[in-house]
Amino acid sequence: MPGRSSRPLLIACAIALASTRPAPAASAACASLTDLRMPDISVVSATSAPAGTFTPPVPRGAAPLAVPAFCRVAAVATPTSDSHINFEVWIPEGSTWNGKFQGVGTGGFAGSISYGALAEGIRRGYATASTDTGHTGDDLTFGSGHPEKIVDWAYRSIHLMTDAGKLIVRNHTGRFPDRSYFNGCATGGHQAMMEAQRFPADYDGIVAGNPAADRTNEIIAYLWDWRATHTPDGKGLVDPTKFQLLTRSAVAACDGDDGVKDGVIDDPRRCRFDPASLLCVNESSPGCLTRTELDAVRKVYAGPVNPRTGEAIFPGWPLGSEGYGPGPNDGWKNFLDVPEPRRVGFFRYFVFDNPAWDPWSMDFDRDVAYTTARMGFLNATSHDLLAFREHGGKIVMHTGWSDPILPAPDVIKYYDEVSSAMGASETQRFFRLFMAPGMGHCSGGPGRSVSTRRSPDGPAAATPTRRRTSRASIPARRADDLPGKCEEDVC
Ligand SMILES: [Ca+2]
Repeated sequence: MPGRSSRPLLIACAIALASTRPAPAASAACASLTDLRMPDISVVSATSAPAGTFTPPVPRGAAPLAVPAFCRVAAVATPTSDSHINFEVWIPEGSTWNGKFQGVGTGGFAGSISYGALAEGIRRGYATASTDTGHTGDDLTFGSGHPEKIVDWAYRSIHLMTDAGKLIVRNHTGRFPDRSYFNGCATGGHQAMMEAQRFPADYDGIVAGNPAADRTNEIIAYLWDWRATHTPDGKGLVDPTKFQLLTRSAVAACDGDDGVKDGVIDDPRRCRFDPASLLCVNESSPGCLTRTELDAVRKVYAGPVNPRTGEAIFPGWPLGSEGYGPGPNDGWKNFLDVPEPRRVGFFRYFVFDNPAWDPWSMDFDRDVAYTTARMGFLNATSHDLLAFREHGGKIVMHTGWSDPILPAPDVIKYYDEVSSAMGASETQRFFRLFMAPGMGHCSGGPGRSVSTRRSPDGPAAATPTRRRTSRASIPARRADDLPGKCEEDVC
Protein backbone atom coordinates (compact mmCIF):
# COMPACT_ATOMS: atom_id res chain seq x y z
CA MET A 1 0.00 0.00 0.00
CA PRO A 2 1.71 3.12 -1.10
CA GLY A 3 1.55 6.51 0.49
CA ARG A 4 -1.33 7.31 2.71
CA SER A 5 -2.84 3.86 2.50
CA SER A 6 0.00 2.47 4.61
CA ARG A 7 -1.93 3.82 7.56
CA PRO A 8 -4.78 1.71 8.77
CA LEU A 9 -7.91 2.83 7.10
CA LEU A 10 -11.45 1.77 7.23
CA ILE A 11 -13.98 1.36 4.55
CA ALA A 12 -16.94 3.54 5.29
CA CYS A 13 -18.62 3.11 2.04
CA ALA A 14 -19.37 0.94 -0.92
CA ILE A 15 -22.65 -0.64 -1.77
CA ALA A 16 -25.12 2.13 -2.10
CA LEU A 17 -28.24 2.82 -0.20
CA ALA A 18 -31.29 2.54 -2.33
CA SER A 19 -32.03 5.44 -4.61
CA THR A 20 -35.37 7.09 -4.16
CA ARG A 21 -35.75 7.44 -7.92
CA PRO A 22 -38.69 5.33 -9.08
CA ALA A 23 -37.94 2.45 -11.41
CA PRO A 24 -39.90 2.14 -14.64
CA ALA A 25 -42.96 0.02 -14.63
CA ALA A 26 -42.38 -3.66 -15.13
CA SER A 27 -42.76 -4.67 -18.75
CA ALA A 28 -43.86 -8.16 -17.98
CA ALA A 29 -45.36 -10.02 -15.10
CA CYS A 30 -42.93 -11.96 -12.98
CA ALA A 31 -44.36 -15.33 -13.93
CA SER A 32 -43.81 -14.77 -17.63
CA LEU A 33 -40.05 -14.85 -17.09
CA THR A 34 -40.23 -18.62 -17.38
CA ASP A 35 -40.74 -17.98 -21.10
CA LEU A 36 -37.33 -16.31 -21.36
CA ARG A 37 -34.94 -18.24 -23.59
CA MET A 38 -31.19 -17.97 -23.09
CA PRO A 39 -28.41 -20.25 -24.38
CA ASP A 40 -27.62 -23.01 -21.85
CA ILE A 41 -29.83 -21.39 -19.23
CA SER A 42 -33.31 -22.36 -18.13
CA VAL A 43 -35.59 -20.32 -15.93
CA VAL A 44 -37.03 -22.91 -13.57
CA SER A 45 -39.51 -20.70 -11.75
CA ALA A 46 -40.52 -17.09 -11.46
CA THR A 47 -42.88 -16.11 -8.69
CA SER A 48 -44.06 -12.89 -7.12
CA ALA A 49 -43.44 -12.77 -3.40
CA PRO A 50 -45.28 -10.30 -1.17
CA ALA A 51 -43.56 -8.05 1.32
CA GLY A 52 -43.07 -9.83 4.62
CA THR A 53 -40.69 -12.63 5.43
CA PHE A 54 -38.89 -15.27 3.39
CA THR A 55 -37.74 -18.52 4.97
CA PRO A 56 -34.55 -19.76 3.26
CA PRO A 57 -34.65 -23.39 2.14
CA VAL A 58 -31.03 -23.74 3.33
CA PRO A 59 -29.48 -24.02 5.78
CA ARG A 60 -32.03 -26.08 7.65
CA GLY A 61 -33.72 -24.09 10.36
CA ALA A 62 -32.59 -20.74 8.97
CA ALA A 63 -34.44 -17.78 10.43
CA PRO A 64 -36.98 -15.97 8.24
CA LEU A 65 -35.64 -12.94 6.39
CA ALA A 66 -37.45 -9.63 6.07
CA VAL A 67 -38.13 -8.82 2.42
CA PRO A 68 -39.99 -6.23 0.36
CA ALA A 69 -42.27 -7.39 -2.43
CA PHE A 70 -40.12 -8.96 -5.10
CA CYS A 71 -40.00 -11.19 -8.13
CA ARG A 72 -38.08 -14.37 -7.31
CA VAL A 73 -36.47 -16.06 -10.30
CA ALA A 74 -34.75 -19.43 -10.02
CA ALA A 75 -32.65 -20.62 -12.95
CA VAL A 76 -30.13 -23.28 -13.94
CA ALA A 77 -27.11 -22.81 -16.16
CA THR A 78 -25.60 -25.77 -18.00
CA PRO A 79 -22.59 -24.44 -19.92
CA THR A 80 -21.19 -28.00 -20.15
CA SER A 81 -22.77 -31.42 -20.04
CA ASP A 82 -21.36 -31.84 -16.52
CA SER A 83 -22.59 -28.46 -15.26
CA HIS A 84 -25.64 -27.73 -13.16
CA ILE A 85 -25.36 -24.21 -11.80
CA ASN A 86 -28.31 -23.02 -9.75
CA PHE A 87 -28.79 -19.32 -9.33
CA GLU A 88 -31.51 -16.95 -8.22
CA VAL A 89 -32.28 -13.40 -9.20
CA TRP A 90 -34.46 -11.34 -6.86
CA ILE A 91 -35.95 -8.15 -8.26
CA PRO A 92 -37.65 -5.60 -6.01
CA GLU A 93 -41.06 -4.77 -7.40
CA GLY A 94 -42.00 -1.45 -8.94
CA SER A 95 -40.48 1.75 -7.64
CA THR A 96 -38.58 -0.02 -4.87
CA TRP A 97 -35.99 -1.14 -7.47
CA ASN A 98 -33.15 1.36 -7.46
CA GLY A 99 -32.23 0.64 -11.08
CA LYS A 100 -29.09 -1.28 -10.11
CA PHE A 101 -27.87 -4.86 -10.11
CA GLN A 102 -25.83 -6.54 -7.41
CA GLY A 103 -24.10 -9.88 -7.61
CA VAL A 104 -23.34 -11.32 -4.17
CA GLY A 105 -20.56 -13.69 -3.28
CA THR A 106 -20.53 -17.00 -1.51
CA GLY A 107 -18.42 -18.59 1.19
CA GLY A 108 -16.03 -21.52 1.32
CA PHE A 109 -16.45 -23.80 -1.64
CA ALA A 110 -20.00 -22.53 -1.87
CA GLY A 111 -22.55 -25.17 -2.73
CA SER A 112 -25.48 -23.06 -1.63
CA ILE A 113 -27.19 -19.83 -2.57
CA SER A 114 -26.64 -16.90 -0.18
CA TYR A 115 -30.24 -16.15 0.76
CA GLY A 116 -29.30 -13.73 3.52
CA ALA A 117 -27.35 -11.61 1.06
CA LEU A 118 -30.18 -11.78 -1.49
CA ALA A 119 -32.63 -10.47 1.09
CA GLU A 120 -30.20 -7.78 2.20
CA GLY A 121 -29.73 -6.73 -1.43
CA ILE A 122 -33.41 -6.28 -2.24
CA ARG A 123 -34.08 -4.54 1.08
CA ARG A 124 -31.64 -1.93 -0.17
CA GLY A 125 -33.30 -1.74 -3.57
CA TYR A 126 -30.93 -3.79 -5.70
CA ALA A 127 -31.90 -6.48 -8.13
CA THR A 128 -29.68 -9.15 -6.58
CA ALA A 129 -28.26 -12.46 -7.76
CA SER A 130 -26.58 -15.40 -6.03
CA THR A 131 -25.43 -18.83 -7.18
CA ASP A 132 -24.52 -22.16 -5.60
CA THR A 133 -21.52 -22.14 -8.01
CA GLY A 134 -22.54 -25.45 -9.56
CA HIS A 135 -22.65 -28.04 -6.80
CA THR A 136 -24.21 -28.77 -3.44
CA GLY A 137 -22.37 -28.66 -0.15
CA ASP A 138 -18.93 -27.57 0.96
CA ASP A 139 -17.25 -30.95 0.51
CA LEU A 140 -14.51 -30.94 -2.14
CA THR A 141 -15.46 -34.38 -3.41
CA PHE A 142 -17.59 -32.54 -5.94
CA GLY A 143 -14.43 -31.98 -8.01
CA SER A 144 -13.44 -35.64 -8.19
CA GLY A 145 -13.80 -36.69 -11.80
CA HIS A 146 -15.65 -33.46 -12.59
CA PRO A 147 -13.13 -30.95 -13.91
CA GLU A 148 -15.89 -28.80 -15.41
CA LYS A 149 -17.52 -28.42 -12.00
CA ILE A 150 -14.22 -27.09 -10.69
CA VAL A 151 -14.24 -24.49 -13.47
CA ASP A 152 -17.85 -23.65 -12.63
CA TRP A 153 -16.87 -23.05 -9.01
CA ALA A 154 -13.70 -21.16 -9.92
CA TYR A 155 -15.19 -18.46 -12.15
CA ARG A 156 -17.79 -19.61 -14.68
CA SER A 157 -20.84 -19.66 -12.41
CA ILE A 158 -20.54 -16.06 -11.21
CA HIS A 159 -20.08 -14.78 -14.75
CA LEU A 160 -23.06 -16.70 -16.12
CA MET A 161 -25.19 -15.63 -13.16
CA THR A 162 -24.25 -12.04 -13.89
CA ASP A 163 -24.89 -12.13 -17.61
CA ALA A 164 -28.20 -13.93 -17.29
CA GLY A 165 -29.17 -11.94 -14.22
CA LYS A 166 -28.97 -8.64 -16.08
CA LEU A 167 -31.04 -10.06 -18.92
CA ILE A 168 -33.67 -11.34 -16.50
CA VAL A 169 -33.82 -7.90 -14.89
CA ARG A 170 -34.22 -6.31 -18.31
CA ASN A 171 -37.07 -8.61 -19.23
CA HIS A 172 -38.89 -7.91 -15.98
CA THR A 173 -38.33 -4.17 -15.65
CA GLY A 174 -38.00 -3.14 -19.27
CA ARG A 175 -34.41 -1.99 -19.06
CA PHE A 176 -30.95 -3.15 -18.18
CA PRO A 177 -29.54 -2.04 -14.82
CA ASP A 178 -27.97 1.42 -14.80
CA ARG A 179 -25.05 0.13 -12.75
CA SER A 180 -23.85 -3.24 -11.57
CA TYR A 181 -21.93 -4.05 -8.41
CA PHE A 182 -20.40 -7.17 -6.96
CA ASN A 183 -20.17 -7.57 -3.21
CA GLY A 184 -18.42 -10.49 -1.59
CA CYS A 185 -16.16 -11.52 1.26
CA ALA A 186 -13.83 -14.49 1.74
CA THR A 187 -14.56 -16.71 -1.26
CA GLY A 188 -16.83 -13.85 -2.26
CA GLY A 189 -13.73 -11.65 -2.28
CA HIS A 190 -12.01 -14.24 -4.44
CA GLN A 191 -14.99 -14.20 -6.79
CA ALA A 192 -14.89 -10.41 -6.83
CA MET A 193 -11.28 -10.33 -8.01
CA MET A 194 -11.92 -13.12 -10.50
CA GLU A 195 -14.65 -10.99 -12.07
CA ALA A 196 -12.38 -7.93 -12.27
CA GLN A 197 -9.66 -9.98 -13.94
CA ARG A 198 -11.55 -12.35 -16.23
CA PHE A 199 -14.80 -10.51 -16.95
CA PRO A 200 -14.00 -6.81 -16.60
CA ALA A 201 -17.25 -5.66 -18.25
CA ASP A 202 -19.50 -7.47 -15.79
CA TYR A 203 -19.40 -4.91 -12.97
CA ASP A 204 -18.90 -1.18 -12.50
CA GLY A 205 -17.97 -1.46 -8.85
CA ILE A 206 -16.54 -4.33 -6.86
CA VAL A 207 -16.24 -4.84 -3.12
CA ALA A 208 -13.69 -7.55 -2.37
CA GLY A 209 -13.56 -8.42 1.33
CA ASN A 210 -10.88 -10.68 2.82
CA PRO A 211 -10.26 -12.08 -0.66
CA ALA A 212 -9.01 -15.65 -0.69
CA ALA A 213 -7.67 -14.99 -4.17
CA ASP A 214 -4.40 -16.96 -4.09
CA ARG A 215 -6.41 -20.06 -3.34
CA THR A 216 -3.93 -22.81 -4.17
CA ASN A 217 -1.19 -21.34 -2.02
CA GLU A 218 -3.59 -20.54 0.82
CA ILE A 219 -4.51 -24.22 0.99
CA ILE A 220 -0.84 -25.19 0.73
CA ALA A 221 -0.26 -22.91 3.74
CA TYR A 222 -2.94 -24.76 5.74
CA LEU A 223 -1.08 -27.97 4.99
CA TRP A 224 2.32 -26.51 5.83
CA ASP A 225 1.10 -25.06 9.13
CA TRP A 226 -0.66 -28.24 10.16
CA ARG A 227 2.46 -30.30 9.52
CA ALA A 228 4.56 -27.76 11.38
CA THR A 229 2.39 -28.22 14.46
CA HIS A 230 1.76 -31.96 14.39
CA THR A 231 3.68 -35.21 14.61
CA PRO A 232 3.47 -37.63 11.67
CA ASP A 233 0.91 -39.68 13.60
CA GLY A 234 -1.32 -36.62 13.91
CA LYS A 235 -0.66 -35.50 17.48
CA GLY A 236 -0.67 -31.77 18.06
CA LEU A 237 2.61 -30.21 19.17
CA VAL A 238 0.99 -27.04 20.52
CA ASP A 239 -1.59 -26.83 23.29
CA PRO A 240 -4.45 -24.95 21.55
CA THR A 241 -4.92 -22.72 24.60
CA LYS A 242 -1.49 -21.28 23.80
CA PHE A 243 -2.95 -19.57 20.74
CA GLN A 244 -4.99 -17.37 23.06
CA LEU A 245 -1.91 -16.84 25.23
CA LEU A 246 -0.05 -15.57 22.17
CA THR A 247 -2.78 -13.10 21.21
CA ARG A 248 -3.18 -11.88 24.80
CA SER A 249 0.55 -11.35 25.05
CA ALA A 250 0.88 -9.64 21.67
CA VAL A 251 -2.03 -7.31 22.45
CA ALA A 252 -0.61 -6.54 25.87
CA ALA A 253 2.70 -5.61 24.24
CA CYS A 254 1.40 -3.61 21.29
CA ASP A 255 -2.13 -2.38 21.98
CA GLY A 256 -0.85 1.01 23.08
CA ASP A 257 1.42 1.51 20.05
CA ASP A 258 -1.41 3.39 18.32
CA GLY A 259 -2.11 5.55 21.33
CA VAL A 260 -5.46 3.87 22.00
CA LYS A 261 -5.74 1.11 24.59
CA ASP A 262 -8.72 -0.70 23.12
CA GLY A 263 -7.58 -4.31 22.97
CA VAL A 264 -6.69 -3.97 19.30
CA ILE A 265 -3.28 -3.98 17.63
CA ASP A 266 -3.47 -1.24 15.06
CA ASP A 267 -0.81 -2.57 12.70
CA PRO A 268 0.88 -5.88 13.57
CA ARG A 269 3.83 -5.01 11.31
CA ARG A 270 4.90 -2.45 13.87
CA CYS A 271 4.37 -4.77 16.83
CA ARG A 272 7.67 -5.81 18.38
CA PHE A 273 6.32 -8.66 20.50
CA ASP A 274 8.56 -11.74 20.32
CA PRO A 275 6.90 -15.07 21.16
CA ALA A 276 10.28 -16.20 22.51
CA SER A 277 9.57 -13.99 25.52
CA LEU A 278 7.00 -16.62 26.52
CA LEU A 279 9.52 -19.49 26.58
CA CYS A 280 9.05 -21.62 29.69
CA VAL A 281 11.85 -21.29 32.19
CA ASN A 282 11.27 -24.63 33.84
CA GLU A 283 8.24 -26.85 33.39
CA SER A 284 5.49 -26.21 30.89
CA SER A 285 2.53 -24.25 32.16
CA PRO A 286 -0.52 -22.54 30.65
CA GLY A 287 1.36 -19.24 30.78
CA CYS A 288 4.42 -20.19 28.76
CA LEU A 289 5.55 -21.92 25.57
CA THR A 290 7.72 -25.00 25.50
CA ARG A 291 10.62 -24.99 23.08
CA THR A 292 8.64 -27.33 20.83
CA GLU A 293 5.64 -25.02 20.88
CA LEU A 294 7.76 -21.96 20.17
CA ASP A 295 9.50 -23.60 17.23
CA ALA A 296 6.16 -24.74 15.82
CA VAL A 297 4.33 -21.40 16.05
CA ARG A 298 7.31 -19.60 14.56
CA LYS A 299 6.73 -21.61 11.40
CA VAL A 300 3.09 -20.49 11.32
CA TYR A 301 4.13 -16.85 11.65
CA ALA A 302 6.70 -17.36 8.88
CA GLY A 303 4.50 -19.21 6.40
CA PRO A 304 5.48 -21.96 3.95
CA VAL A 305 8.77 -21.79 2.10
CA ASN A 306 10.25 -23.82 -0.71
CA PRO A 307 12.79 -26.11 1.01
CA ARG A 308 15.08 -26.07 -2.02
CA THR A 309 15.10 -22.40 -2.93
CA GLY A 310 14.07 -20.82 0.37
CA GLU A 311 11.47 -18.74 -1.45
CA ALA A 312 8.25 -17.88 0.35
CA ILE A 313 5.23 -19.75 -0.98
CA PHE A 314 2.64 -17.78 0.97
CA PRO A 315 2.74 -15.16 3.75
CA GLY A 316 2.46 -16.23 7.36
CA TRP A 317 -0.26 -15.25 9.81
CA PRO A 318 0.29 -11.98 11.71
CA LEU A 319 0.45 -11.22 15.40
CA GLY A 320 -3.02 -10.91 16.86
CA SER A 321 -4.62 -13.61 14.70
CA GLU A 322 -3.54 -16.59 16.84
CA GLY A 323 -6.51 -16.85 19.19
CA TYR A 324 -8.61 -13.78 19.95
CA GLY A 325 -11.38 -15.88 21.48
CA PRO A 326 -12.12 -19.38 22.76
CA GLY A 327 -14.21 -20.49 19.77
CA PRO A 328 -12.89 -22.91 17.17
CA ASN A 329 -12.90 -20.20 14.52
CA ASP A 330 -11.48 -17.43 16.69
CA GLY A 331 -7.94 -18.06 15.59
CA TRP A 332 -5.53 -20.70 14.43
CA LYS A 333 -7.52 -23.50 16.06
CA ASN A 334 -9.53 -23.35 12.88
CA PHE A 335 -6.76 -24.98 10.86
CA LEU A 336 -4.45 -26.35 13.55
CA ASP A 337 -6.72 -27.93 16.18
CA VAL A 338 -8.18 -30.34 13.65
CA PRO A 339 -7.44 -34.01 12.88
CA GLU A 340 -6.08 -33.37 9.41
CA PRO A 341 -5.11 -30.32 7.35
CA ARG A 342 -7.91 -28.01 6.36
CA ARG A 343 -9.04 -28.51 2.80
CA VAL A 344 -6.92 -31.62 2.38
CA GLY A 345 -9.67 -32.69 -0.03
CA PHE A 346 -8.28 -30.10 -2.42
CA PHE A 347 -5.21 -32.27 -2.92
CA ARG A 348 -7.13 -35.53 -2.86
CA TYR A 349 -9.92 -34.59 -5.29
CA PHE A 350 -8.69 -31.61 -7.29
CA VAL A 351 -4.92 -32.01 -7.62
CA PHE A 352 -3.84 -35.65 -7.26
CA ASP A 353 -7.14 -37.42 -7.89
CA ASN A 354 -6.36 -39.86 -5.11
CA PRO A 355 -8.72 -40.12 -2.13
CA ALA A 356 -5.98 -41.87 -0.15
CA TRP A 357 -3.41 -39.13 -0.71
CA ASP A 358 -1.31 -38.63 2.43
CA PRO A 359 -0.64 -35.00 3.46
CA TRP A 360 2.76 -36.06 4.76
CA SER A 361 3.72 -36.99 1.21
CA MET A 362 3.53 -33.34 0.10
CA ASP A 363 6.82 -32.09 -1.32
CA PHE A 364 6.82 -28.31 -0.90
CA ASP A 365 8.98 -27.90 -3.98
CA ARG A 366 7.87 -30.39 -6.61
CA ASP A 367 4.24 -30.71 -5.53
CA VAL A 368 3.71 -26.98 -5.18
CA ALA A 369 4.77 -26.55 -8.79
CA TYR A 370 2.50 -29.43 -9.79
CA THR A 371 -0.43 -27.95 -7.88
CA THR A 372 0.07 -24.60 -9.57
CA ALA A 373 0.30 -26.21 -12.99
CA ARG A 374 -2.91 -28.18 -12.48
CA MET A 375 -5.02 -25.75 -10.49
CA GLY A 376 -3.47 -22.32 -11.04
CA PHE A 377 -6.62 -21.25 -12.87
CA LEU A 378 -8.34 -21.14 -9.48
CA ASN A 379 -6.25 -18.14 -8.49
CA ALA A 380 -7.40 -14.58 -9.05
CA THR A 381 -3.93 -13.09 -8.76
CA SER A 382 -3.37 -11.34 -12.07
CA HIS A 383 -1.77 -7.91 -11.67
CA ASP A 384 -3.23 -6.63 -14.91
CA LEU A 385 -6.50 -4.87 -14.13
CA LEU A 386 -6.23 -2.58 -17.15
CA ALA A 387 -9.39 -3.81 -18.87
CA PHE A 388 -11.43 -3.33 -15.71
CA ARG A 389 -10.00 0.14 -15.21
CA GLU A 390 -10.68 1.07 -18.84
CA HIS A 391 -14.24 -0.13 -18.40
CA GLY A 392 -14.51 2.50 -15.67
CA GLY A 393 -14.64 0.00 -12.86
CA LYS A 394 -13.56 0.64 -9.29
CA ILE A 395 -12.56 -1.74 -6.55
CA VAL A 396 -12.78 -1.40 -2.80
CA MET A 397 -10.82 -4.17 -1.11
CA HIS A 398 -10.77 -4.65 2.63
CA THR A 399 -9.56 -7.20 5.08
CA GLY A 400 -9.16 -7.80 8.81
CA TRP A 401 -5.75 -7.75 10.44
CA SER A 402 -6.82 -10.56 12.79
CA ASP A 403 -8.28 -12.78 10.06
CA PRO A 404 -7.27 -16.33 11.06
CA ILE A 405 -8.42 -17.88 7.79
CA LEU A 406 -6.88 -15.67 5.11
CA PRO A 407 -3.80 -13.84 6.42
CA ALA A 408 -3.89 -10.08 5.93
CA PRO A 409 -0.30 -9.92 4.61
CA ASP A 410 -1.40 -11.86 1.54
CA VAL A 411 -3.99 -9.19 0.71
CA ILE A 412 -1.40 -6.44 1.17
CA LYS A 413 1.06 -8.38 -0.97
CA TYR A 414 -1.41 -8.56 -3.84
CA TYR A 415 -2.28 -4.90 -3.60
CA ASP A 416 1.39 -3.92 -3.58
CA GLU A 417 2.04 -6.12 -6.60
CA VAL A 418 -0.77 -4.46 -8.54
CA SER A 419 0.56 -1.04 -7.54
CA SER A 420 4.01 -1.99 -8.80
CA ALA A 421 2.65 -3.34 -12.06
CA MET A 422 0.17 -0.54 -12.83
CA GLY A 423 1.74 2.37 -10.99
CA ALA A 424 0.88 3.45 -7.48
CA SER A 425 -1.01 6.65 -8.28
CA GLU A 426 -2.87 5.08 -11.19
CA THR A 427 -3.88 2.16 -8.99
CA GLN A 428 -5.14 4.49 -6.28
CA ARG A 429 -7.46 6.13 -8.79
CA PHE A 430 -9.58 3.01 -9.19
CA PHE A 431 -8.49 0.44 -6.61
CA ARG A 432 -8.03 0.91 -2.87
CA LEU A 433 -7.30 -1.34 0.05
CA PHE A 434 -8.52 -0.78 3.59
CA MET A 435 -7.25 -2.61 6.63
CA ALA A 436 -9.54 -3.19 9.62
CA PRO A 437 -7.46 -3.59 12.80
CA GLY A 438 -8.64 -6.45 14.98
CA MET A 439 -11.28 -7.68 12.54
CA GLY A 440 -11.42 -11.42 11.90
CA HIS A 441 -12.61 -13.21 8.80
CA CYS A 442 -15.06 -10.68 7.30
CA SER A 443 -16.42 -9.99 10.78
CA GLY A 444 -15.72 -10.81 14.40
CA GLY A 445 -12.52 -10.35 16.31
CA PRO A 446 -11.66 -7.70 18.88
CA GLY A 447 -11.98 -4.88 16.35
CA ARG A 448 -15.12 -3.71 14.69
CA SER A 449 -16.35 -5.21 11.44
CA VAL A 450 -16.26 -3.46 8.11
CA SER A 451 -19.41 -1.83 6.87
CA THR A 452 -20.21 -1.60 3.19
CA ARG A 453 -23.41 0.38 3.38
CA ARG A 454 -22.45 3.97 3.95
CA SER A 455 -21.95 5.60 0.59
CA PRO A 456 -24.95 7.14 -1.14
CA ASP A 457 -23.45 6.54 -4.57
CA GLY A 458 -22.11 3.03 -4.57
CA PRO A 459 -18.60 1.64 -4.82
CA ALA A 460 -17.70 3.67 -7.88
CA ALA A 461 -17.99 6.84 -5.84
CA ALA A 462 -16.63 5.45 -2.62
CA THR A 463 -14.91 8.00 -0.41
CA PRO A 464 -13.13 6.13 2.31
CA THR A 465 -12.47 7.74 5.62
CA ARG A 466 -8.85 8.45 6.35
CA ARG A 467 -8.99 8.39 10.07
CA ARG A 468 -7.62 5.81 12.38
CA THR A 469 -9.94 2.95 13.02
CA SER A 470 -11.67 3.00 16.34
CA ARG A 471 -14.57 1.08 17.74
CA ALA A 472 -16.73 4.16 17.75
CA SER A 473 -16.18 4.97 14.10
CA ILE A 474 -17.20 1.72 12.55
CA PRO A 475 -20.77 0.54 12.32
CA ALA A 476 -21.13 -3.05 13.42
CA ARG A 477 -22.57 -5.45 10.92
CA ARG A 478 -24.43 -8.67 11.37
CA ALA A 479 -22.50 -11.66 10.10
CA ASP A 480 -25.49 -13.02 8.24
CA ASP A 481 -25.62 -9.85 6.16
CA LEU A 482 -22.18 -10.47 4.73
CA PRO A 483 -22.24 -11.82 1.20
CA GLY A 484 -19.75 -14.60 0.99
CA LYS A 485 -18.81 -14.93 4.60
CA CYS A 486 -17.87 -18.54 5.03
CA GLU A 487 -20.91 -20.43 6.11
CA GLU A 488 -18.73 -23.29 7.18
CA ASP A 489 -15.59 -22.59 9.11
CA VAL A 490 -12.97 -22.06 6.48
CA CYS A 491 -12.54 -20.89 2.93
CA1 LIG B 1 -4.83 -0.16 20.19
